[in-house]
Amino acid sequence: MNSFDQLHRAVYDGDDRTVVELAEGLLTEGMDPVHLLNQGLIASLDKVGKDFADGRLFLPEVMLSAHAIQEGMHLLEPLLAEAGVEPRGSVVIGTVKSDQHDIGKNIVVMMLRGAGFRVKDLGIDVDPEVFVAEAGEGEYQVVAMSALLTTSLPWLEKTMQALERQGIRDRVKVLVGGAVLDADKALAAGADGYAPDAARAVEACKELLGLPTDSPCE
Ligand code: B12
Repeated sequence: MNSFDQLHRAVYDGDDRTVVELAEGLLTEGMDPVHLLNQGLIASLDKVGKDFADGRLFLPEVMLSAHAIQEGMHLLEPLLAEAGVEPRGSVVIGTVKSDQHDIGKNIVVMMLRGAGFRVKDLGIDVDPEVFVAEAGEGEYQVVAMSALLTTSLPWLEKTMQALERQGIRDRVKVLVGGAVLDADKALAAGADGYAPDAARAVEACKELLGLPTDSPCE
């Protein structure tokens, strides 16, 4: 078994200690943290997700895998954040109400911070009124929302309606993402932007704020 196979196995087993040990070892050997994040940690969820969908894994097991991944991500966080970067813009982000998935959202947060954005993370299951209060007071330029469940999609729209009601919608850009969305659904829900992954979330934020982008959005 190569190191990634071992890492994927440890995530599958929810063995957080081994995940951290293996990740530390790979970083010490000089592995690029972004490669470790994408091919090591995120890719390990492929089998977890498939077996969950097929009924071979159950919720408590998936929770252990998710916890193991997040432990690995803590190691990468300081490495992905470039020190001394001037803030490029400000983003308030959260997973919408009724939805507790945050692995993807946390990766977006890490990447945005690494790219020099000021980011306030509201966490999971965020009520529209909390988005409104933060966006109204915190002078954020982008309100970013994550949604992973079909049933949590309506909360995207409800949050945008709440921003509208408070007169905030016109002065912020709304960026959305999450496995249950695509560009069409995002635009239909009334968002200004969508990105399918964390790297493109950074590019989308820059684009929404009129900053130079590193690569065109696909
Ligand atoms: C891990 C997981 C869980 C964990 C979550 C732990 C955590 N802390 O996040 C737990 C066990 C808690 C869980 C619970 C449930 N889950 Co779940 N879960 C998953 C699983 C296996 C992986 C999700 C994940 O983290 N993917 C990895 C990350 C990196 O990908 P991502 O989230 O898509 O994020 C990337 C992009 O989407 C994007 N992105 C994400 N957010 C944002 C935000 C912005 C602004 C932008 C621009 C981009 C962006 O960038 C990210 C990084 O590249 C998926 C299956 C799958 N393969 O997706 C099911 C899945 C999402 N869950 C599912 C279900 C049904 C549930 C439950 C309802 C199960 C139940 N019966 O209770 C509950 C719901 C709980 C709740 N109220 O939220 C379904 C959803 C189906 C649907 N269409 O609605 C899925 C698809 C599984 C399935 N096939 O059935 N789950």
